[in-house]
Amino acid sequence: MVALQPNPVTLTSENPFLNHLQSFSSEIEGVLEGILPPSTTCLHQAMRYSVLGGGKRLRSFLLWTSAQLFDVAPPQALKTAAVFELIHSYSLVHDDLPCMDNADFRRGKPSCHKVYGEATATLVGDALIPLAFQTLASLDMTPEIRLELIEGLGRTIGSKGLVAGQMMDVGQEKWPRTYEGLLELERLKTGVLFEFALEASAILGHASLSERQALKAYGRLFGQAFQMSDDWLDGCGQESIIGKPCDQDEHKFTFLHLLGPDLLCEKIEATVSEAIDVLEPFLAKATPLKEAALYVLSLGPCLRRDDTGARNVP
Ligand code: GRG
Repeated sequence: MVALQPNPVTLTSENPFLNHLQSFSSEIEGVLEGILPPSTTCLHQAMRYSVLGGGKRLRSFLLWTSAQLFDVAPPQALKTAAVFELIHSYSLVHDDLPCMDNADFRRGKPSCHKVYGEATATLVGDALIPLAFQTLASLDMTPEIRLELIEGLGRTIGSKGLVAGQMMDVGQEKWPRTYEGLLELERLKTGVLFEFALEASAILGHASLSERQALKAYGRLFGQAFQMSDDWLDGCGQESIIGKPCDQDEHKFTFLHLLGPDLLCEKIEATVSEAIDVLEPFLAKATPLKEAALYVLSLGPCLRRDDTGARNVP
């Protein structure tokens, strides 16, 4: 296990991860601009509203960064990365609907249905999914690779993946209110998309089976730590810092409710540490991915430690 710093992991604008993420964001924005249809109809306008100009772009960044381990041709890696933003945006638009999580704001602006209405927001999601598959089908890669990506994405976001997680989350499917039950819900709702983003880079790059397994494990662990951190921020973060209202999950069964802030911090640290460990076979080439995992630690002030190494939980 890597030794985590006893002092705060500070990610300032000097930190390479944030710089890399920022320059990647403008690049992927340009690719998404080109993939999305121009705003000639109300539907297309709403699609562009939901996908462009916001979001951290983490899933696409991780794909892009891991594709560099295998020297994947940049245009193909970027196009595939954009697919994950289309799917992620669809899931957010649908999740915000009144029949789901009923959220009025997303990425610092009114959610899609607040601007365009529920019917259009539903159809925005419906239209983003086929656009994602169409984009994969149009990659300049072999038919085998395109088929593997298309099949994998279908599996990832379907009734045994993302949608299954959402069914559990909205209370339409029974699940045990235990740590393991919650891990499974979050794996489906958040982890599988991160996991397949990393696997997609391995598919594009003709990676060996062991490299592919390592990247999948990293994606799953990254997603888990990210979700746990999101739970922590919802209950213990500050609205002015995280840019969205807190306590939205107050009535939900979350990692924070189950473990409490201190134990949850330990779990996040251990998960990030494990994610970094699985990248060892890639040696120094995996440094950007390791920095991305450490970024999750910087999200919550719960993870700051004082000089004695004690965690500084407010
Ligand atoms: C509608 C099938 C369906 C699934 C929805 C993504 C999702 C499943 C729900 C969103 C609600 C939520 C809080 C999920 C936890 C994962 C998470 C923190 C998502 C937000 O991801 P970010 O922070 O978003 O990467 P940005 O805006 O930065 O792209």
